[in-house]
Amino acid sequence: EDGSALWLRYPTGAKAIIMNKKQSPTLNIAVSELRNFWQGGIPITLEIQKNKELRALGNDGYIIRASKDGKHLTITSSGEQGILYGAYHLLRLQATGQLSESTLKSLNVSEKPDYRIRVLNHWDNLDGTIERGYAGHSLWKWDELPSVVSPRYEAYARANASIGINATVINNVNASPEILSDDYLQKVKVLADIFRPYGLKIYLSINFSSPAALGGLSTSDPLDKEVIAWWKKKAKDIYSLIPDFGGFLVKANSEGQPGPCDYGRTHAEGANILADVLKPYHGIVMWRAFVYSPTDSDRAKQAYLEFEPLDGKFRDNVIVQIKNGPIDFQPREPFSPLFGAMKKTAVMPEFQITQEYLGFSNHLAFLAPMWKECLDSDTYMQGEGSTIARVTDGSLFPHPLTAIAGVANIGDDPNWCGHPFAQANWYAFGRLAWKHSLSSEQIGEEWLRQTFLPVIDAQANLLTAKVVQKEKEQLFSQLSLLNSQVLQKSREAVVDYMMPLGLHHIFAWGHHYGPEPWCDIPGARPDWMPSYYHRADSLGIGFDRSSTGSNAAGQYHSPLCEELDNVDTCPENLLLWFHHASWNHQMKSGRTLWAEMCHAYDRGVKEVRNFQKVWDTMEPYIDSERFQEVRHRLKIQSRDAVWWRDACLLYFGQFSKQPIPYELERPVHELKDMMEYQLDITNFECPLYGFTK
Ligand code: BDP
Repeated sequence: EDGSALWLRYPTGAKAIIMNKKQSPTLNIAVSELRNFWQGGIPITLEIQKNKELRALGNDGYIIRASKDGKHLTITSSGEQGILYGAYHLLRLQATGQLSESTLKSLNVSEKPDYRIRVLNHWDNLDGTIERGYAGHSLWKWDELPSVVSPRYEAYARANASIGINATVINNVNASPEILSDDYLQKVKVLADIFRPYGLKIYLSINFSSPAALGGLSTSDPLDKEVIAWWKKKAKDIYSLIPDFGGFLVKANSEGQPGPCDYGRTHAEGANILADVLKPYHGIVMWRAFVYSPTDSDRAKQAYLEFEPLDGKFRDNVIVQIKNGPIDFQPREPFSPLFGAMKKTAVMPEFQITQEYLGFSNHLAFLAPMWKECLDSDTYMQGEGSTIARVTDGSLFPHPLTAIAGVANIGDDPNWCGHPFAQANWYAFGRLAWKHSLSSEQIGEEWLRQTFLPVIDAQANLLTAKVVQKEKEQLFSQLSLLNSQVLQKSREAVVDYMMPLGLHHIFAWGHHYGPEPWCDIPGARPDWMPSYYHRADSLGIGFDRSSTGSNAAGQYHSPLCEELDNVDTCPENLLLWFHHASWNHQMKSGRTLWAEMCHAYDRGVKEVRNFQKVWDTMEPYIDSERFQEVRHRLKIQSRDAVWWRDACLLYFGQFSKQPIPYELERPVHELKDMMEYQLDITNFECPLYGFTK
C-alpha cells in the first residue's frame, strides 16, 4: 500500500450493464468507469439531452434519477462532461456507503457546479523543482516529454475529474519565459491531449517580459505595437496546438516579477492586452492581486490600494485572483478586503493547498475549515449576506466568468501529496470548488471512507458479504471518530501552536517551517521580518491596524469595519492582527492577554498529542504502511508543536515579563538554543530532536 490510489478505490469485479448510444472519448471514460466499478445491480443509461432543466445545469451539471419502478437509473446532462461527473458522483455514493437498496430506488440527484473554472495552480519549475512543494519533484517530466508519456498524467486527470476539477495551470507563477517557447509548447500539447477527455483544460503562467526575454524585442511594454503583435502571434501558435487552451495566469509586479508597472502602465492595461489576444479563442486571463512592496504602507493594505481604483477597467475575460487573506496564506488571516471592493470586475479566491505555512507535509492539517471560514465571511458589500462565496460565484454580481484556484500540493511522490492526509486537501478543494455549501464534516467523512475502505471483492459469497458489511460499519464508525477528533480540529490546532489570537508571519525567514519571532536580518526587507508583524514590546503585542494605526480595518465595509476597529469587539482570534493589545488586556475568558496566549499554545500542543492517541486506535483498521507513516509524521508534528510553543512563549515572555501560568506545562527548551539553531530544511534534520524526514 503506497497511497497512490488516492480516494479512488472502487471495488473491483463489477459487471454492470451500461447503456449509452453516443461514443466520444469522454463518454467512453464514463462507460468504462461504471462498467468496471458499478455494483448497484441495476442498469444505467447515459444520455445527453438538451431540455430546459438540463440546460440550466450547464455542460458540467447532471441529473441522476431512478426510474419509477426503481429498476433502472439514468444519468443525463446537456454535455458529455456532465455525464462523466455524474458517473463519478454515483461511484462516490457507492463507495461512501450512501446507497442502500431503498435510497437507490428513489435516487434523484441534480447538481451544478458553483464555479465555472475550478483550477489547480502548480508552482512547478521547468527544472523539475516545485516552489513550496513538499511531495517530491514535479509530476511533469519535461526532459522526457513530448515522446515519453508517464502513466501518471492520465491518473492525475482522472483524479481531478472525479472531484470536478476542470482546469490546471501547470507551471509556477514565478514563470520562466521558456514555457512559451516552441519546444515547450509541443510538450504542453501532449499533456493537454491526455487531459482533454477528462475535461481538464490547460492554462499557463506567463512571464510578463516574455516578448523581450524570449522574443528578443527591445521592450515588453504592453502598449507597444510590436509587443502586442508578439503576443498575438504567440496566442495563435498556442491555439493551433491546443485548440481548447484555457488562458494565462499572471503574477506581475510582485516579489521581483516583471509587469506593466515597469513601463508606467497599470495592472489593468497589462491584463487587457493579454485578454485581447486571447479573446478570439475564448481564452481568459487570471491576473493575481498578490502585489506589495516595502513601502511605508502596511503590507496588508496594498493590494486593495492598487486594485480598488481599477474596478471596471478590466476586460470581461479578465478575472482578478485574490489570496484568501491580505498577507499570505497564514494559518489564520481575516479575509482580504479586496473581495469587497470591486463590483464591476470578476474576482476569484486563491487558496493554498500546499502547506507552506502549515507544517509542510509533516503536519496533519485538514484545510476545509479554513477555506470555508473565508468563503462564508460576510463582506457586507451589498448589505448583510454578501459572503465571499456569493461575491465570487456570480450570484451577487452577474459576472459570467467565475473561478476558484488552489495552489496544488501534488508532486511525484508515490502517494502524490507527501503526507497521506494531505490528499484530503486536494480532495476538499475540488469538492468545495464544486459546491461551497458542503460542510467540512461531510467532505472529511467522504474522503476518509473512500481513502481507507479496503477494496472489497464483489464476487464474495453472501456469508462473507455479511461479515464484510459488519466490518465496514465498524470501520465507518471509527473513521467518524477520526473525522471529528482529528480532521476537523487539525487546522485550529496548528493556529494554536503556531500563531494564535491573530499573530501572523512569525515564521523562520525563507523556508517558513519553524518559529523565528526573533528573526532580524540586517538589511533585509522589513516586511519580510517577523518583528514587522508581531511588534512585541514592553507594553503589548500585535499590529495596530485600527484607526489609530494603519487603519487597514477601514478597508472593510460597515459594520465589520467598526467591529474590527474596536479592541473590545474585534474577534479574539484576530485580535493581534488588528490591535497592539496590552499584555494585561482582559480577554473574554477572564484571563489576561498573556495568560490567554500561553493557554492557546498549550492547547495546540495537547491537541496534537490527542491526535496521536486517536490515530493509534486506528491500527486494527488501517493497512500498516499508511498507519506507520501517519504515526511517524504525527510524532514530528508533536515535537514541532512543543518547539513552537517554547520558542514563542520564551521569546514573547521577555517582553511581557510575566510567568507562564503555573497550571500549564513548562518549556523544555532553552531560548538561546532555539535562536542559535538553523534548521536544515533540505533534509529536515533537527538536532534539537534528532528527527529526520
Ligand atoms: C508566497 C510564497 C512564494 C510565492 C508567492 C506567490 O512564499 O514562494 O511565489 O507567495 O504567491 O506565499 O506568488
